[in-house]
Amino acid sequence: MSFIQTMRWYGPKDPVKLSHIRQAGATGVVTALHHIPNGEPWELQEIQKRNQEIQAAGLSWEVVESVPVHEDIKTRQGDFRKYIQSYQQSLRNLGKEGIKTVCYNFMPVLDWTRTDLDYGLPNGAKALRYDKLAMMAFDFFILKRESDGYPAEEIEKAKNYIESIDDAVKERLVKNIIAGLPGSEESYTVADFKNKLAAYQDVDATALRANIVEFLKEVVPVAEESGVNLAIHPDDPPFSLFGLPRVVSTAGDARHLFDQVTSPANGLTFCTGSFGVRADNDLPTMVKEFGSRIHFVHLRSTTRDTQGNFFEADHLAGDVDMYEVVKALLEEMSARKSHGKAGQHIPMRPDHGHQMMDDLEKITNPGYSGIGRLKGLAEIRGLEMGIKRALQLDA
Ligand code: DNO
Repeated sequence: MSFIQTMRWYGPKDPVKLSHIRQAGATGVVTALHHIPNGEPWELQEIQKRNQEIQAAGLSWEVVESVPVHEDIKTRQGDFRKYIQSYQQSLRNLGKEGIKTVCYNFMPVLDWTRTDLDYGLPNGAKALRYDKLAMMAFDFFILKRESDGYPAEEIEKAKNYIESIDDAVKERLVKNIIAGLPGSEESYTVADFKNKLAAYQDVDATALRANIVEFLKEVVPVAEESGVNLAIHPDDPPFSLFGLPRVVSTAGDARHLFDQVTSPANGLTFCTGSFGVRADNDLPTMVKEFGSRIHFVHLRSTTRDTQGNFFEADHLAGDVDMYEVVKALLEEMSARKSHGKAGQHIPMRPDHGHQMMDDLEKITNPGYSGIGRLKGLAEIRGLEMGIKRALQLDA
């Protein structure tokens, strides 16, 4: 296989065990030291302990997802210098332990965001969904933000929506949006969330872009020295939420980061589920453009509608042309091989999965139940083998 097949594991408390991941056919694990508070350095001993646990299960720790970037770094306020030093220290320690790929994101305040974690599919499985109207209703009527320019007729629709749901549904909506989906590392109440938004009053997209470039200039040289590749995760969803800037949403955004900091250690997590929400992101072309900068891959698809909503589709269905994406990635790996370059096997994980079968009765991490991801991995593995054989790709 050309990809290094991995699955995400949330650590010892994850109901999906390392043994399950191994049975699913993955050889690698993507994980993080979730117990270390955001902003503190990851000590070598802690990294080693976790690595040993993974190795004892017959797996290898391929990628860290994520070493979180503290909010102060994103806004360049408060203690940001201290947090950058911690970040550098974590990268050095990961490098010492031979963990070479670090995924992170630069989304202000909120990491990945959905409104509905139990969207019923016609076949009885459940998917994650983003509903624009529900977001707007939360923003305007629960958060009561001094909102920017929602059209009056949309506010009217959002009002009808909020009046149509009972308190329990409202509470769930709030929780889904701001209480932190797995891996987010941050969780807010409505009041906290408002305060966090206020920190961005003077940080618009231009400022955030400058801050990320500064951050990269500070951490990429350390990553390089430590033998680590950084792989930024795109914004999910790839557009502004609550007036917050998001600057890793398009091909142009990624290009800017790579132009500003040219080291190959400044790379990308190519997440088809995030970039794929925008019809103007041409994914196979992006793979070709960013080729050698792609250090990690998340494969997943979404189905969008004309209203700005989307749900998470089957891995091989939806709006993402998975055949063309996987083909482009295999061609990239094959080119690396023929040029004797590093990274001939890119770690890939099936991103998210539907909650299905027995998992419907279990408490699972939204998007990260075992069976749906097993299905995604199996489908992608089959697609990969078919493409390789048919095109006789030496990868
Ligand atoms: C969601 C994940 C994201 C991702 C971070 C990377 O399922 O893809 O939470 O881990 O954005 O830092």
